[in-house]
Amino acid sequence: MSDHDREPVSRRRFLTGSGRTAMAAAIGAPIVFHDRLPRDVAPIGLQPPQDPQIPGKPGLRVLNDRPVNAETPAHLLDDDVTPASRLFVRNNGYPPAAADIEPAKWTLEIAGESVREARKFTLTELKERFEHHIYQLTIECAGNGRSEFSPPATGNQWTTGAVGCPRWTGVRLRDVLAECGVTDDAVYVGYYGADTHLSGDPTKDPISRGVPMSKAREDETLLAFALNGEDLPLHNGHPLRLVCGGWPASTGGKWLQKIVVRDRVHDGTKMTGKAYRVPVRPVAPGSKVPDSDMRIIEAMPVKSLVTFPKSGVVVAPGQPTEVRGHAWVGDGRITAVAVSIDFGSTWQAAEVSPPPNRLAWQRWRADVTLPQDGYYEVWARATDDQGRSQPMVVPGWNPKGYLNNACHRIAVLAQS
Ligand SMILES: Nc1nc2c(c(=O)[nH]1)N[C@H]1C(S)=C(S)[C@@H](COP(=O)(O)O)O[C@H]1N2
Ligand SMILES: [Mo]
Repeated sequence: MSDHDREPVSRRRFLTGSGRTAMAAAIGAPIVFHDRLPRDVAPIGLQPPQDPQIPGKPGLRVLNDRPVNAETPAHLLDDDVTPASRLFVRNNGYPPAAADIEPAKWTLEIAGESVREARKFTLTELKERFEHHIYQLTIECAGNGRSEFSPPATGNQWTTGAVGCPRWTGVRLRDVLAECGVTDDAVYVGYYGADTHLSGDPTKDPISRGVPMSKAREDETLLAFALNGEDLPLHNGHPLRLVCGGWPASTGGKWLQKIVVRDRVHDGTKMTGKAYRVPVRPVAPGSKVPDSDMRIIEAMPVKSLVTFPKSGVVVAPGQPTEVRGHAWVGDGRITAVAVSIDFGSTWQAAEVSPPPNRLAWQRWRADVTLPQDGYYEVWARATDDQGRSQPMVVPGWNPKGYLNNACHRIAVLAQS
């Protein structure tokens, strides 16, 4: 094979015949000496090359494309209700192909040791037989913020963007379980989805996690079929997923096909070992922790984001500048948010809105005045109803890099 053959096909085609006209259009100017451009050389263009993009999710930062994992830059999370186009994607395996998903034929099986009557519902039956509920629910990957741990933890190097809070429509898991009957020895539910293990082995699950019965039976725990009133995006679990607001988003099975009601803690893929677990007591960074000293992550910790302005903004000194964002905590409520413009020496209280419903993030805003020209950072710190606040520095190191809820910071330049 010659080097020439190794050139990407699209690029080769681009440079011949009408391709050159297309390239000139992409560059925004005629390529004066186009006829002298060697066949193997593509113009570098006037703009830096585009980062890879996921269809339907422009602006998300792609961490990995096989499987697709992408996070949302903080300034794109400014909406009160996260649009589908701005909801992060965390795939452990390969999602089912769009062409293979037929909502009209989709079924959900309820089974497991602790179900009285195992049965299957079509998606249509679920929608017709059970009451619909709409909640705005925060989902955050337990590994959000992993990139800041030292020594580093393996896995997707999420910064701050593996979180979102869209409005979900679905039926309550509790209602569906009640219809089948659950025995007294039920401890946990576990999910199975239609995605494929990275090895391609159909006998392996990419992920199969779950929650204790108490969480499974909450009002807000939904079998969701819509996001912001529309079908779920393919990457976020179309046509059906589980959503357990405020808990690690990994508890919400996408492309949901089966729920098992277990008489023990669910032991599916990524429930055991070190996956989605943290040490029961603090450990020195980099230490080896035996599996027996690890506990399952349940509610996510108190956290906040500055979603406006965008980091790097230039503002006028000596006058109020609005800053705002969201704050959330797994099972509780945010009672205060404070902001600092002097690296945490002094703090100013922000206004905090009530959540639209339980387990939804809360809007906060403040006006800050930067005293004179120069570089500043805006730091935000939330406190919850149990008096817990975010740490200023990265909290407890753990082997897999979970639960980093350190304060978010943005850079601001004041210039008159
Ligand atoms: N079937 C299935 N469900 C899944 C996953 C997956 O890979 N397959 N990833 C989980 C993880 S780790 C997270 S953080 C959330 C991400 O949800 P999102 O991609 O809709 O943002 O889905 C969870 N549910
Ligand atoms: Mo996750």
